[in-house]
Amino acid sequence: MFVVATAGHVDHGKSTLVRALTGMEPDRWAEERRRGMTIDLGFAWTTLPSGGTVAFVDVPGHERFVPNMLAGVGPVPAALIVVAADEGWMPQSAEHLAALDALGVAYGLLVVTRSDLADPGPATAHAQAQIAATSLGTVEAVAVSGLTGAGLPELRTALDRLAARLPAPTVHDPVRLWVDRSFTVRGSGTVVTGTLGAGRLRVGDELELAGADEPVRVRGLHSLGEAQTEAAAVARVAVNLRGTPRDRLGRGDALLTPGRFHHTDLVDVRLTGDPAADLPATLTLHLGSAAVPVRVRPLGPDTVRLRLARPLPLLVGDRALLRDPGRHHVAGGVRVLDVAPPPLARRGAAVARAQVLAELDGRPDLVGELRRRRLIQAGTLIRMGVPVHVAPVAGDWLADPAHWRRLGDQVTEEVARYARDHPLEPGMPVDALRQRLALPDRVLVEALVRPPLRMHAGRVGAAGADALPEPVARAVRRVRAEYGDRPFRAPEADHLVDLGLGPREIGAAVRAGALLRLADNVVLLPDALDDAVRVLAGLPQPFTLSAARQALDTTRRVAVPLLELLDRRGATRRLPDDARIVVT
Ligand SMILES: Nc1nc2c(ncn2[C@@H]2O[C@H](COP(=O)(O)OP(=O)(O)OP(=O)(O)O)[C@@H](O)[C@H]2O)c(=O)[nH]1
Ligand SMILES: [Mg+2]
Repeated sequence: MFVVATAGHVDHGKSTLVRALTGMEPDRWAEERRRGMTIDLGFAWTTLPSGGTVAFVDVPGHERFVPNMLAGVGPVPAALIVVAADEGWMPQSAEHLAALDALGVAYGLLVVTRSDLADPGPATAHAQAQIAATSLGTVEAVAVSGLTGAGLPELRTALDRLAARLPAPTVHDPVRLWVDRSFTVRGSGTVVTGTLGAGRLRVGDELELAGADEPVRVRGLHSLGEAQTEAAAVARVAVNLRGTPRDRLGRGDALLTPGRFHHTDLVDVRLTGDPAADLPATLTLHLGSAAVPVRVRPLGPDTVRLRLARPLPLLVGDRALLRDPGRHHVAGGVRVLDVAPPPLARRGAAVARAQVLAELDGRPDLVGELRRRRLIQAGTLIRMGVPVHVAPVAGDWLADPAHWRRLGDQVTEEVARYARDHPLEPGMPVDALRQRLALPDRVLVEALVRPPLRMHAGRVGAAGADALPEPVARAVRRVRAEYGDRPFRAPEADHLVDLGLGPREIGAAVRAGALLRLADNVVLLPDALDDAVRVLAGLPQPFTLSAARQALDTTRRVAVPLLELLDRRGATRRLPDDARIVVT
């Protein structure tokens, strides 16, 4: 199926043409038929000579209903520009063409209707010249009469040729179905319709709806009046969302593949076409079927920041148009450059931002995004419309390679500085490092630690830093030199201080296993335990505390806690009479 929207001035014969081609009535409302004028969008379809199907979105031509017209053409990439032979090019011919141009519509046909009333030649020539200056370029022209049917066979074959030129739909892309109509069907509940431009919908699918806490579920699917279990782009679809109240959604809402779109109310865009120098400060942004008031902040010569009155699921590269509703005037097209732009708080930030935007063209650019954002989660970029084809550095995180190298260097520097400032600690706590580097996630710190640094017990230090800080190592060497040949004599408290072992140093040495703490201020070299067991095993068993003290050549100050430690470790056992035996 391919979908084409009509465009053109009021009364030029758009609906008559659609009716003549399809046999269906595009003017759905009694009021439209009574007034002989289209007010809202109409939908009809037919089979072409090739066997393919074309669906029409018929739009109103009256200037009052341009917002409805825009909701119809927004999601449709091809247009049938209708001009009456007897009236020729008129104001809404121009406004509709400007809208198509702003949206970047590149495929279309010119249909000169009412050619039974006047020679279609002049209207054709004039319209073709106008159209050639837009995104549509040179288009094929067909003269018809909706009344007599003249030219309709030629138009059908021209539609087939147009269909053949359209790019293949991207059925694997996520779904963003802009709702153009919503209504209630008795017994089924809420139904919405739209033009599925990309992706695939199936009955049972869960979809995201902006502002809804819960996903909505596709209960039923129709395309061109027939129930379907699945619909692939491009297609006109009617989606039954039983369980979703009718007032929850309407024209301008979008049904989305969950988690694949970023809802934003702040975008930086490039103005396309011939942007007016004095753009009003408030305009309406039309994108898809949505129309949202925006505040315009100029940045560069052709770039502006838009603050949307409500968030929309926008992607980098989206085309949209700005319109001045008061002046019935398409103010210009926009191309979305950035859907998550940085705040402009600092002085000079706007100027700097304009320079960045001058380099962007709305084509998703992974390398550029990484350079600008430095660190970002892959999912976040994908939701902005930037495909990701590089491996993450950690978890879901992507990094700009140069930034990542700088962070690696900073880790080395910060850890070295920390070691200087905290010589007794076995490395820098991971979280302190994360904060110093202002990293958003701990996994990034972990990924940045490379040899000779290593992570141990929640800290980052030089390999072996958890073994012994240098000042402590020096003190322990002195203990070993003085006490190596009398291993059960513990240095007195004041001598410990002389040796450079205050409470913090003792703590560090004990954590590192370089000293053995028996009690406060009672420390031995760690090999003393095994030595003690060997000496005690040589005594007649059981042995008393006093016998142990003499054999070990030490004092009660050491012997009492040492034996208690050996008891706890199961090397000795204390008997009811307080004598002990060595457990073999
Ligand atoms: N003679 C003649 N009259 C036509 C032809 N096409 C449309 N008309 C008449 O022109 C008037 C307007 O036709 P519509 O089809 O409603 O025009 P429209 O472009 O859909 O108008 P809007 O939807 O209001 O913008 C009607 O009275 C039609 O009968 C044609 O090819 N020949
Ligand atoms: Mg009409």
